[in-house]
Amino acid sequence: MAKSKSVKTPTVKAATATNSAATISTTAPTASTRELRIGLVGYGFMGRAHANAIRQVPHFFKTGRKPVLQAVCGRDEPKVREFAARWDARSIETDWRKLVAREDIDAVDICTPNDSHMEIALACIKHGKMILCEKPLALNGKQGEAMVKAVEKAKLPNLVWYNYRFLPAVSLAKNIADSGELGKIFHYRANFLQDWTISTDLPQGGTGLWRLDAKVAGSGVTGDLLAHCIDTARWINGDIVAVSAMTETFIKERVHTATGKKQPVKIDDACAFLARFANGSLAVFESTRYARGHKALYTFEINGEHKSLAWDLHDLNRLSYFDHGVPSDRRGWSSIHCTDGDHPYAGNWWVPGLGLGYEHSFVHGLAEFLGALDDPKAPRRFPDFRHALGTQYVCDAVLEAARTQKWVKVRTA
Ligand code: SOE
Repeated sequence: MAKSKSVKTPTVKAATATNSAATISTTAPTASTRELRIGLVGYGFMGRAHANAIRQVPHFFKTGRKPVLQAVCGRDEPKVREFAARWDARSIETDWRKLVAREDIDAVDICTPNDSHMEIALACIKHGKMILCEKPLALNGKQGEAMVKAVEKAKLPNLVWYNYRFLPAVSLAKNIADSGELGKIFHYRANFLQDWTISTDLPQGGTGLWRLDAKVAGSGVTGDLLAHCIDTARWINGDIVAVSAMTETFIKERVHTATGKKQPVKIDDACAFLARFANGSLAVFESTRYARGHKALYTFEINGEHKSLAWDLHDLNRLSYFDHGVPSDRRGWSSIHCTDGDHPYAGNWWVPGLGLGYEHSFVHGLAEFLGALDDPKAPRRFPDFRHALGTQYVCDAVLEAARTQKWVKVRTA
């Protein structure tokens, strides 16, 4: 049996004295708590998830810098004002160029559609701002490379919001895999299934629906959904070295909101790919927006020589665990409810047994980022631009493999 290394815990500290039965922290900012003044660009679904994280972090995590929503930025002034009032943003901007140039902004949180990530990030870097960027990093690896080069040259702290790895059960899976107790890894499989684009009446373009417009999104399910699966997979199981793939666009034309006319749809509606990891394990990944009945079914499973782990977003606080080491007549899958004080992040919240949700993953991601500002040498648990570039390279390779119908080697970030 493989020798177990000790299980790592998240790098951020609980705001409470004990990790096992949390009481709500009273870490009101003291005079010595420096603010991290964040400017949020974009105020849609992701803007809300991030604004919520910015507000919640100091209540539950002890970090040296207290994030505050210094400004929110969007083109539609009444909507931005409404968002600012709801989320207590201190000010508004309607031009992101003004926001990134402001002296009272320390970090910019980019929550805009994918085609603007690079331009905004490069402007932030020019103005010396830290960056928190929504996933995927960019439209493609080429853009991602420019972002990595610039941010690393400027030595600015940066994060990409691949949020699912910060859920307690997913984080526990990482800790268990890192301990070596799974033994040699043979298989990894992941799905991300949705059904929201089956109607032919849906246009491409506009709020939320920009995800159907390849010019804005870069790709379809590959960059939007499989990118999440790839981030988690690379985090838990290491680098992906080669892929072979197929994609399909089921609805070939949709009205474009910009022109009012039917235009070809260029995104991948569905994608399935095979992969080889550097550690020798084999993987199957599948994603679609045409799996009737599934809204956001993200699942993964990893099979090792001694143990297996499985996780399902619809039951997000549980990690399924199979241990071949127990006597054969007691062997079976067990379901770990990751809500106890010694489960990652759980001790920062409520008493054991009370679950967390989707929104907490963003709080934890931000807490990790702030923890790294306090102690830049501590091991990182969040994806930075370079990690996200690695994920982008896998996405690019998947799309190329689907196009060429050949196995494609994945570049190393
Ligand atoms: C698409 O429907 C979407 O909102 C993605 O853009 C998110 O990244 C994913 O977490 C949920 O689904």
